[in-house]
Amino acid sequence: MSFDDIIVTGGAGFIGSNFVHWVIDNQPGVHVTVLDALTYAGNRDNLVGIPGDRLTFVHGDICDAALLDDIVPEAGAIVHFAAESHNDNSIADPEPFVRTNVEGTYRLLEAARKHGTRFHHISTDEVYGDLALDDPARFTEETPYHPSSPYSSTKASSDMLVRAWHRTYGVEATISNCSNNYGPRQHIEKFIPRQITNILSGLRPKLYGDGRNVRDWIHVDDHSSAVWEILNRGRSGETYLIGADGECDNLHVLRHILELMGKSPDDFDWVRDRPGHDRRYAIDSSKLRRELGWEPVHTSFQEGLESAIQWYADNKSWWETAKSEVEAKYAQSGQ
Ligand code: NAD
Ligand code: TDX
Repeated sequence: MSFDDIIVTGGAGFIGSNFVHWVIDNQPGVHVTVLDALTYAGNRDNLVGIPGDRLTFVHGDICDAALLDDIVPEAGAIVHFAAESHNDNSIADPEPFVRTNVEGTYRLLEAARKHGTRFHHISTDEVYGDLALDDPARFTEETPYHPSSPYSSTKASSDMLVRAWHRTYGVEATISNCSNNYGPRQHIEKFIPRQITNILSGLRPKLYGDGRNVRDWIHVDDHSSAVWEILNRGRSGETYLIGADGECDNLHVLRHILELMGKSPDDFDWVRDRPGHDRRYAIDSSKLRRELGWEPVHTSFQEGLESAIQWYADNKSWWETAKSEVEAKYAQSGQ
């Protein structure tokens, strides 16, 4: 089944906007309706350059059932990225996470049920909790849910709602759980852009705890191509894990950035650890590769980091106004 008119929730955020650009560039004839509340993490400029006849932008909230009744009947599918997405924010104030991630997903599922709309839910590997550093295991679709943070517990809750709406009401739904994304337009509160923009601003990068926590990095365009395959060819009711075998600990990632930006390897500060900080994430994406033939293409982390650094250097106006506020918030929590 191929969809030529899709709603993308959260399409003005980091991954959502990269997905919209990817669809416009790679899938001729597809029209996208972005539904986005433009929170602190959403930016209308993230969609600049997309031809007007291929994009409709709706400024609104996924919790607004009446608005969903207006726009969902026109669409063949909903691809649901909208979320409160930052762990540290969820520790400081979980409430918006429960509202957007749990209630918002519920509202969208109700709209999909009412209008018979295909639903693809974007989720995270964090729902599985964490792995030990010396554990050879990786997450699979069978790994039990064990979320640690307010953020990941609301994402786990939303996944459960999707599974229930599929099984009980027959909503045509798939879920993908992806590892840590990086690339252009990622908010500067997140690890890689925070360190790059610190260096560009003359500030020292900040590393939490002992720096040995491992994340499994994937370029955002590889996430987009996987989501497209699952949306169009995935089996309804199934979960697919998305990952590109990119495990690396935070200290190595930071030292890589320092090197690429001409700094010495110790030009950073060790700061207070994140409460409940997950130790390691690692994805086994063999189901996606086997069933749908998907493969990542942006497999050089060095090239991906170089182009991310270039993007933040070339687009200072995109992030400079938010920088002092983001850093003031981190300073309050000793990070
Ligand atoms: P982001 O914070 O950059 O963007 C979120 C977008 O959602 C913003 O445009 C925001 O305005 C919008 N939004 C928030 N609340 C809304 C609401 N109530 N109604 C409508 N729009 C709303 O997030 P991101 O990093 O791009 O993550 C996108 C999705 O991918 C999330 O569901 C996240 O859980 C998931 N995910 C992220 C990663 C990652 O590494 N960043 C990895 C795996 C999964
Ligand atoms: O300044 C920092 N220093 C630091 O050491 C920041 C912001 C983070 N860190 C560490 C914490 C993590 O171990 O870097 C790692 C990555 O941190 P984040 O960018 O906050 O990502 P993470 O918490 O791993 O979650 C991300 O991946 C999964 C996304 O934000 C989630 O939305 C996604 O679900």
